[in-house]
Amino acid sequence: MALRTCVFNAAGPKDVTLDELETIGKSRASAIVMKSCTLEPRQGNEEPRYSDVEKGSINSMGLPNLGYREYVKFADALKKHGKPVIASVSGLCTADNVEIIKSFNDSPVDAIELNLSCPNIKGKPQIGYDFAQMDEVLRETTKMCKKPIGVKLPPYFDFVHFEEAARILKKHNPAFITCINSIGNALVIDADKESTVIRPKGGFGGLGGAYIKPTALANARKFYELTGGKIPIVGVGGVFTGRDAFEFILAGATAVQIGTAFMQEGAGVFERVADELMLLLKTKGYDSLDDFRGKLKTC
Ligand code: OXC
Repeated sequence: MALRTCVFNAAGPKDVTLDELETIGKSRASAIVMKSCTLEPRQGNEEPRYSDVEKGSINSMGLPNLGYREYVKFADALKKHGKPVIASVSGLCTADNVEIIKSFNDSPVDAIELNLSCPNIKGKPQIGYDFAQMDEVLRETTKMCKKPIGVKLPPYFDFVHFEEAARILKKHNPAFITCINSIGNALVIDADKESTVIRPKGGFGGLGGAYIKPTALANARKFYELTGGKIPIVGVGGVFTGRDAFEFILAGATAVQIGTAFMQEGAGVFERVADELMLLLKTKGYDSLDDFRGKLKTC
C-alpha cells in the first residue's frame, strides 16, 4: 500500500461520520482509517466518556459507530480523496468479524485493521489479552479476508506476553501490526471535584497521549524484533511531533497513526507532524525513512 507520508489517523477519534471522514480525506493524513465498526450500530457508553487530561486523554467511548454497512458505503465516497481507505473492524465475536470482513472484501477499501484491543466494552475482555481467542479469530479472518488485513493490539508489558503474541501473529502472518491501542482501564481523578473525569465503568478508561508513548515505543520495538522486521509495524501512542514520529520509525515502525493529538489539534496535525519529520530528516542528513528504520542503538 503506497502512502504519501508515513502519518495518518488512528481509528477512534473523529472518524465516525462521513463528514468527519471527509475532513480526514481533505487533510494531509496519508490514509483514512474509519471508526472501528460492529455488526449493528452502537450508541456507545454514557457521557461524559472522553476527557483531555494533562498529558493526553482518557476515554471510554464503547465503540459508538454506525454499523459496518454504513462504512462499506462510505468507502466508495472516500476513494475520491486518492489515498488508501482502511476499515477498522471490531466485531463482538468471531462470527461477527467474519461477516463484516465478507462485506469489506467486496468494497473498495484498501486494507482492514482488525481491532482486538478495545478496552471499553462492558463485559467483553480485550481479545488481545486472551491468546487462545486471538489465535482463533486470526485463523478464521486471515483465511477468508481478500484485503491486506492487519491487527491492532493492546499494549503488552511482559516479555513472555510479547513472545506469545508474536508466535500467534507469525502463524497467521497479518499484513501489518498496529500497536498500541490505549492503555486500558486507567483512572484519572479530579482532586478539586473529588471525582473521576469520565462516567462509564466508574471512571476507568483507555489512556492515550504522552503518558503512553514509552509503552507504545516498547511494543513497536519488541514486535519489530520478534518478527524480524518482516511484518510492517504501525506505531501509535503519544505522537504529537515529528520527533515522536521519528522515534517510532527508529524503533522499527513503517508508519505512525495519530489519535489524541488529532482530537486536540484537529486535522492540521497530520501536515504539521509530517513536515516536522521531514525537517528532522534533513537536519540529520537522511534521505528516506529506510536510512534509519529500526536502527535504534542501545546506549
Ligand atoms: N480504543 C478502542 O479500540 N476503541 C475506543 N476507545 C479506545 O481506547 C472506544 O470506542 O471505546
